[in-house]
Amino acid sequence: MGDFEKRFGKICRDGKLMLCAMDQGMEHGPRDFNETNINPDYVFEIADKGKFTGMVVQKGVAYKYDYANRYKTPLVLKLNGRTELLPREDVYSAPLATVKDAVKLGADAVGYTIYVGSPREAEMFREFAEIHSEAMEYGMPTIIWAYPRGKYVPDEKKPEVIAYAARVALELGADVTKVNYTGSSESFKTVVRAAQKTKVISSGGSKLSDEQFIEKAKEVMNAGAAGFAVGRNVWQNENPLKISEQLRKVIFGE
Ligand code: FBP
Repeated sequence: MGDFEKRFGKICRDGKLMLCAMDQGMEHGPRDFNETNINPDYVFEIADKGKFTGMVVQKGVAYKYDYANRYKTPLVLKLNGRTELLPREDVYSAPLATVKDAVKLGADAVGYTIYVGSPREAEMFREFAEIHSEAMEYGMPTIIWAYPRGKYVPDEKKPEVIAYAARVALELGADVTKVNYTGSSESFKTVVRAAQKTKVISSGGSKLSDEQFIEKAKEVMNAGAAGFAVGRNVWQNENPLKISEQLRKVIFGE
């Protein structure tokens, strides 16, 4: 068992991660949901049955749904957040929970968004640095959502800036970084290379056809990434368990 598995045993399998994300209620609002998937219990069932290695939610949802006592997929508690109602130029994700809260809620890892290049980057750096110190005390793994964004970032999809953000996640001490896909396996390799010992996982992004999503997953894994944190492409899918199984095959070769 490698170093990473020892620390990350609960939220990875064979060194890979397949996380289900449902923090979009905060980040995008209810526009992402329909009558069925607006209910967190619906998504939690998918994570359990779809054999995800972690379920990402905000503190309020973990608390109100008594998540850790009711579901088996390990909890990844998102510790900061923002709404899309505020201007993007000086984008900032506010701290909303602590590592201690995560421990109380039964989490096995914590997640933190940093908008690299935002005018408020320094605040997010400082806040994550505190989270990281607390996480080291508890032996809690950390995942940085590393998103280049804000008025100094003209193109947040540019592979070079995504690679820069992934490298920042290593410099800040994250065990895993979640980034947006760069659009090709070749360019995503540069992101994985920049992050070195920090494992890179890709976000799912907005809903694609099954074929397009699985193709994207293959490209991500071929670049040497460690998996995915996916939301909409799973729980907005008409057959979430089928797409989860297909994704599992790509990530774990199961
Ligand atoms: P998806 O797979 O649905 O894209 O979710 C991934 C995620 O990172 C969520 O955790 C988060 O809510 C959202 O994307 C942020 O998206 P945006 O790029 O619009 O800020």
